[in-house]
Amino acid sequence: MMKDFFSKEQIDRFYELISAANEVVILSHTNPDGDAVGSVVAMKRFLVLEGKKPTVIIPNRHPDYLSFLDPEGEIIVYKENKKMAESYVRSCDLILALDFNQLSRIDDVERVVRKSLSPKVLIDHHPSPEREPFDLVLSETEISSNCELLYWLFSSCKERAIPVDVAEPLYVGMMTDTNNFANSVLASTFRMASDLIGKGVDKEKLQHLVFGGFSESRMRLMGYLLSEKMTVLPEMEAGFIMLSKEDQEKFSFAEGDSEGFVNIPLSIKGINISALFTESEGVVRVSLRSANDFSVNKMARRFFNGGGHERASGGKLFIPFGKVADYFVESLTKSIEEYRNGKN
Ligand SMILES: [Mn+2]
Repeated sequence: MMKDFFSKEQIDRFYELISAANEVVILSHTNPDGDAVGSVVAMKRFLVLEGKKPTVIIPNRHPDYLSFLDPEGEIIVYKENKKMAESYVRSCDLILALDFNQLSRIDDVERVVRKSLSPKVLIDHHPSPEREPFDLVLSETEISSNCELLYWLFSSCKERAIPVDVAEPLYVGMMTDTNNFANSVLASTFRMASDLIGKGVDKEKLQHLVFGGFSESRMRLMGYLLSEKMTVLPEMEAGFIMLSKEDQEKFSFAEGDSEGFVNIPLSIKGINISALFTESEGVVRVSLRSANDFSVNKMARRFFNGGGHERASGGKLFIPFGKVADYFVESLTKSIEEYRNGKN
């Protein structure tokens, strides 16, 4: 059964742009997660079947547990290969931007993309997408993941069957963005999962590759943080974790190791808001989660220079790491007050 996320005109326009193109650059966001990598890999394999020459570019490297989605190592990491990435963006005749809503989410790649005169398409599920740089925007926020969006887009064309090597990365993106069917799962998501398994996706294999692919040091870091660096504020129904530079070094932290940490306080009885603060180069990275209708999107916009979804948001702070905990409690107090007054 088809799900009508887009109009026929939008879908026709997408296929028109694809048909007219040959060399296609596919982009996703900085610190790419399972949905980002799943999206770009699925799109790349789909375009190869369409007879196109696609190239995937991501701003920085994806976490190691997602490497199985790119077994030949064909993804170009901008940070590691700037010249090559830039020349692909300059010479391509179509740019597809997947799983992010603002060009600023691709860091320095933004500059070359803005200069390109080629048509640009945005396919995304985050609120308030930037529309101006794009010729076509396929945006739907009431959906589990960008991979689910791609699934319904690819399925909208009956002549194009989705083979298992496209189905697998789509399943991975949906599985990771929903935290294994825990968040943002709609009826359409189960339909997608059912269809994909019907196409031959081995869900146990993928589950083990994604959730069983962590390093020993990541597991030990998680244990340490939960025991020593997690604060629980029962009266505010909140919990937060502080990940300092020092602890990152102690546990040989690699990008992606903290994936999922922010959700852990929500497993505590009575906790509905959680945060993870990661000390980084000149900035503190902020992740926020909510398990009820308290909007962490509004909180991130107002206090943390960021935004995102109502129940999953992120941002940045430019204050000393030692002052973050107090700042969080203060801004949470204000946000809860507004929430109780019906403004959050
Ligand atoms: Mn996503």
